[in-house]
Amino acid sequence: MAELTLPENFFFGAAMSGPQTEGGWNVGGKLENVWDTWSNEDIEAFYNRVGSYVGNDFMHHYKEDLAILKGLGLDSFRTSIQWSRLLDADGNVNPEGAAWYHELFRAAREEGLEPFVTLYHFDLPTFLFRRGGWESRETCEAYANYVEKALHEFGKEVRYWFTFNEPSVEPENRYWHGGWYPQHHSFREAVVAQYNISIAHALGVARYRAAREEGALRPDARIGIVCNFSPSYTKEDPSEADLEALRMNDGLTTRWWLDLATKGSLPADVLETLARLGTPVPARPGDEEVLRSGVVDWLGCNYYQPCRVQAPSRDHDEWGNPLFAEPYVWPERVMNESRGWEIYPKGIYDFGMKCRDEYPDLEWFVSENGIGIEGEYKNRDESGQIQDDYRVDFVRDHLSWIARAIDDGAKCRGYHYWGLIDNWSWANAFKNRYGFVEVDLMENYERRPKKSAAWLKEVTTTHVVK
Ligand code: BGP
Repeated sequence: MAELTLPENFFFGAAMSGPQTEGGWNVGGKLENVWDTWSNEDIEAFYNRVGSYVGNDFMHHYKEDLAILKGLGLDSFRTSIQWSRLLDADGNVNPEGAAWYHELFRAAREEGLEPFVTLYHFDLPTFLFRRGGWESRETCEAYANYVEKALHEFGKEVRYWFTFNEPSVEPENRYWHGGWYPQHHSFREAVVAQYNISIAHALGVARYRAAREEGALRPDARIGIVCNFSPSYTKEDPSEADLEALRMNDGLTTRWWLDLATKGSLPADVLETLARLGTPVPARPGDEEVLRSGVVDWLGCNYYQPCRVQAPSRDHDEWGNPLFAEPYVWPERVMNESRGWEIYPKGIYDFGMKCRDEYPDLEWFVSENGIGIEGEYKNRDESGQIQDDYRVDFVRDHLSWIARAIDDGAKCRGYHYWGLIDNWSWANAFKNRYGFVEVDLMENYERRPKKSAAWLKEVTTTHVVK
């Protein structure tokens, strides 16, 4: 691919989250969240028995890490506030928790880095989970209170706010496919959770607009949502049933959030299909009005892999859930075998074109993209540095397609690499390493640049992708 250039006013940054980096899971009055509880109840569920406790020890390394980001030519980073650290069980601000985030945002400003803040990254406080979690409307109200408290606490320090990270993933992984605590396998529960998270998002945006009216925020503040928009594809020669599977899959994972974020409504055809499958959303009178508040200023697109589906060969899965699609294995696919994810850089271009054509006013940025590799420590040279040329190839290919998308009219405003400094990844813990910078778990979480770091700096400082 030829050399391409990214715009000058294009954010180059790093993405991370509070629960995957901070550590200090039980210090300073922090409550347990679902990850802490799962770690305490069943440590065997985590790769190498590494639970949520320490993250990558960011609470002790944050100054060093911010300096690393700056040194690599980045201008911004996204992390999340942990609800369980900021608020107590009565929904009031925990001063010690607040103090840590004030200190983090202060240090970021001092380093000249723009903080992007996600308000929720899969980390429900456990006491709310026990009261019904995302199956309960009370959690939506509790979330709205949390958002209001966070905005009033940090509104003068933070410009870019995001209500949720990947709001489809928790319904899927916690309630439907059952990989995450408490490992349920209920499509009905997943639909209820996704709907309630949508309501919570809209309530959160309404609180944001109210805080803005009250003058509690920076005048240049913006609100968004970060979603995993994995573009959906089906067979090259699809049947009607394949196209139907594609419509429903795309509808539930992508159109659902794009419609909510740009129109303040949910796609009617998807709601109808859900009702027909016997899993209607738990809509209440007045909800349409609530959802109308869900329109945001821009959004983040997390892109790792495409989603390929075909018509299901049966009506129900092994747990009795209705099936509307099954995975389709594209014969030409290239895999990251470590993570089990397809590598398809053109997917981000296709997403950009979809937005350009169907949501023309929408501004967005790539809020996560990255490659996680198992056993990287085996790739050291004589000096001990990890040689990760595959990471350069991966990011270069994605940035190239982003540059092309921008040339073709996509309103893409930036790129944040996921896991720039190796961090803890949910049940996979430290199995797949994403970083341009290694974290040595055996050496007090020492940070060391991998070979790819020099390449990254070249790109972030020149904006030329080569
Ligand atoms: C995204 C999440 C991140 C991060 C990333 C990598 O879905 O927003 O939190 O974990 O995926 O995935 P994993 O950690 O599962 O390898």
